[in-house]
Amino acid sequence: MSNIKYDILADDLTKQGHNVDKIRNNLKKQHIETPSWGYGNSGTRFGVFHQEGAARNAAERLEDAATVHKYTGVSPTVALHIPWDQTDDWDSLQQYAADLNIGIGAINPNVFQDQIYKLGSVCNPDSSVRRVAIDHMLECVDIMSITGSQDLSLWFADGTNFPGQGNFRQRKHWMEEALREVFGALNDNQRMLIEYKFFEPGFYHTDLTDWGTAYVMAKKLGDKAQVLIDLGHHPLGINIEFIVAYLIDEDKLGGFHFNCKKFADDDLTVGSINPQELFLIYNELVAAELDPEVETDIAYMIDQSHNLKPKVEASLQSVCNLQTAYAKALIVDRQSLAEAQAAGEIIDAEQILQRAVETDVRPLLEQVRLEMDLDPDPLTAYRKSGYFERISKARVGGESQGWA
Ligand code: PSV
Ligand code: MN
Repeated sequence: MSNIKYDILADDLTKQGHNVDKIRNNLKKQHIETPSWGYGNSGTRFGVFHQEGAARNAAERLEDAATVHKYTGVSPTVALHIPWDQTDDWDSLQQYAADLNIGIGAINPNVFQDQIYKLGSVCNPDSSVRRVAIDHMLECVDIMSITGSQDLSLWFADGTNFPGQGNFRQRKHWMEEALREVFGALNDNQRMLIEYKFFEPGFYHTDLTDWGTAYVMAKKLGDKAQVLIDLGHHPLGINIEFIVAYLIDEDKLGGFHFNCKKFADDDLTVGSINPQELFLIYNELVAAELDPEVETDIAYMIDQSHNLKPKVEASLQSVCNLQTAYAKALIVDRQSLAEAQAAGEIIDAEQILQRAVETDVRPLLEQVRLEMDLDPDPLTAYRKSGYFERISKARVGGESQGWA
């Protein structure tokens, strides 16, 4: 099928000095992991809203993740959350994933939900609670060895809500002790991703509050520990793309949790409110990708739990937004940008980025999908497929395994 809009764009990009075949290849190799918890019922702290067709167990969550991959071609793995996705037969679950043409990605321990964690997990003043939390993470490392997962993705709700509630330095030591023990259990193919969060549920302080605190832990532990950036976990006004560049340069950027922040830890669709910020983040990622001096191994994961949008559609939309941001970053004229930066030509430098941002990359993405034997419009193709109608009929009643 001839794609005239693509031909015009490809011509224009070639004239700018781009290798369009390479750009299309990069887009085909993009890998966005979706979260199992994005397919089940979830809520805000004010309540849980149940959705038709929401996945009730790990197998159904895999089916939804596989559906997102089927229509996008770039989301071949799914992150699991334990115990939400716990099973007594990991081999079968893994086989089921393989049958669905996807793999199991990052393993996320849950050390925040049980009643014992009311005052925290690894920084809990009660040593027996700290032990339970560490044992749970060690169990997750065992699960990784069965599933072949590379990433142990850690987030701690640990923090305090009132002045005087905790001893900051003591808690820092407990955090380090716990991470060190778990780190020691990782094999050579496994790594630890350390996520930080500015606040919530600790509103006075959070033990891993920003990239710096996560970085210090990762640095102390060693190469197999890296930092995970969740876009929703920063104070307002922070320059996330700068953090991205900085951590890449220190070889400490291990992964992303994509979502979109308006005020705090929102589960908004990535790129829905601030596509410019997402582009600027991808601009740093692509700059590093193209730099022969830089080596990265970054896990690109979505962390969104949609309560209002239909879940599979929201995942498709999110993956497509990430494809758009990547495509725009790939078409930045880097040579001219470097020249403008060196010459102190601020307006020109900004204009070069804007030119990429304002380019309609849809024909490029459509072409890439056609070449991958996919429908050029994943969302519409999914809607026409009848999948939602099928799961809505099939997933009625029964126990829900998960947080809601
Ligand atoms: C916490 O806000 C977080 O971002 C962590 O990554 C959790 O694992 C995830 O959300 C799901 O609750
Ligand atoms: Mn997260």
